Amino acid sequence: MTKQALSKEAFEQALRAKEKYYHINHPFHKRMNNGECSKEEIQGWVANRLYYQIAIPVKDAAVLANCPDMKTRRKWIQRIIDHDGRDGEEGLGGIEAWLRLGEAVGLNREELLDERHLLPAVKFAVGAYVNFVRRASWEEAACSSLTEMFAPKIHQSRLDTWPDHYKWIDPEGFKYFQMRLSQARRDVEHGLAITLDHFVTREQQDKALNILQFKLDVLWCVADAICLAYEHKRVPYDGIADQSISHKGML
Ligand code: AHQ
Repeated sequence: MTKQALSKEAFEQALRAKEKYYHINHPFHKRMNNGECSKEEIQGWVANRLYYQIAIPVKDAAVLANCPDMKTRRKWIQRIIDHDGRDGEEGLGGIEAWLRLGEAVGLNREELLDERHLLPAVKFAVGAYVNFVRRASWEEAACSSLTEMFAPKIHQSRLDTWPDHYKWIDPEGFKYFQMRLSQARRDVEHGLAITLDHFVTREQQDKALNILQFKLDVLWCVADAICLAYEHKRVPYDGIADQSISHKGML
C-alpha cells in the first residue's frame, strides 16, 4: 500500500527531527565544548577537519556540474567562493580561515596541508560524501548539505565555550566559526527550499531522510575516527609504523 506523502511542514519537521543524530551530540564534541580536550586533541581535530573543509568546494563544484538550472547555479556558486575566498583581505575564504585556526592552535601550514595528521577513516568518510554528490542528482546533493540546519548551534557553542576553556588558543582563530553562522543559515534556506520542492511523494521523502542520515553518519564517523586516535590514542598502524602513515590525496 502506497504511504501518503507528508505535507511540506511535516516533511521539514521530519528532517529537523534528525538533529538528535547531529555530531554536536558526539561524546568527543561534548568533551570539546566542556573544555575537557587536551591541546593534542584540539590540534588533531583541527588538522583532520581541514580535509573536510577543503573537500566542501570540490563537492559544491560537483553539484554545479550536475545542475542544468542557471538560477540554482547562480546561488550555489557562492558556497565555493565562501570557502575558496577571493583576492584581497576582504575576500577571506573559509579554507584560509581554517588554516588560521590551525595556526591559532599551534600547528603550522606545512603540517596542516601535507596530510601528516590526516586519519584514513576521515578521508574515507569525506570521500564518501564527495563521491555521493558526484553521482547523485543535484537535488539529492542539496538535501545532503542539510546537516547544516544544525550547524549554527555547533559553531555558536564553540564561540561560547572555547575562549574560556582554551585560553591558549589565539581568538583570531575563531573567525571561521563566526563566518559560518550567517553563511550556514543562508545555505540552509536555499538547500531546504530545493529539498521541500523536489521530494514530494512519500517514497521520495523517505529517500531524502535517508540521504540526510547518510550525511549525519559521515560527520559522526569523522568524529569517531578523531576520538579513537586522539582521545583513546589508537592511531592507525600503532606499534607497526614508526610515524603516521596513510594513503595521500584521492579527493
Ligand atoms: O564549516 C562547514 C561547512 O562549510 C559546511 C558545508 C555544509 C555542506 O555543504 O555539507 N556542511 C558544512 C559543515 C561545516 N562545519 C561543520 C562543523 O561541525 O563545524 C558542520 C558541517 C555540516 O553541518 O554539514
